Amino acid sequence: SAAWERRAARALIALEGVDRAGKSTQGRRLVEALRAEGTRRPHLLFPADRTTEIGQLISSYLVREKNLEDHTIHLLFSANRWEHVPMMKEKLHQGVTIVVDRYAFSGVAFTSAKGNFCLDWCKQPDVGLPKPDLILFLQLSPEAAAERGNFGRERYETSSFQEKVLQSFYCLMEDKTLNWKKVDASKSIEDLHREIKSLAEETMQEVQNKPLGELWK
Ligand code: DGP
Ligand code: NA
Ligand code: NA
Repeated sequence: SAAWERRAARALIALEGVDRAGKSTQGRRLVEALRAEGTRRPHLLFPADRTTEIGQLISSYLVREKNLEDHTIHLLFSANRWEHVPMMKEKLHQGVTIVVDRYAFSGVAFTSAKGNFCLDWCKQPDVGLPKPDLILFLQLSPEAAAERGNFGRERYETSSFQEKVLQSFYCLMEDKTLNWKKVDASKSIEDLHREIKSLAEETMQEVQNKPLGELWK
């Protein structure tokens, strides 16, 4: 039917934000809601997938079992995203909407927050990844994030570091060739979900038949 066809439009939607902003919860809720409303096979992806060999290295770094040099871990995070690209392209070309829980922007924001890294170097390994049609930035102050559960157990989870990550995200958001939308992550899960869902649906309508772009190219 026509309604089905309309809903078959694919989009690549990235969720970004500081740690504990609620990206994973909102990603799950969004995909469930799209599926319930008849969107064909919406797919949730964690590009920082800890199950692959590269992902296991990253995981042991995050839990402080392993120390890795800063450039090295940056490239591993990027490699972990590239591992998913053939599957992502296949799905997007089939008209499947993909929601990614973090993307290249986290890669750049976390590394550049360490200082001594130029933004350009940080972006380079991710140049050419499938370009998101929408980047939802879940805004939450590092103080509010720190009050949410479990904060402080992994590497990077300090308020001072997260404050720097936030500043790096703000630099990236100045790029107007990308479709950034800031949403207030201090709202209730339900209210935030409704806002995210309507932004996602708007984007899915807009991108119908638009060719897939390449990030930062
Ligand atoms: P998550 O499971 O999404 O909370 O991510 C775990 C941690 O890894 C979190 O502190 C953010 C960080 N992280 C995610 N993606 C990247 C990346 O591409 N590069 C770096 N350096 N850190 C990342
Ligand atoms: Na985390
Ligand atoms: Na998460």
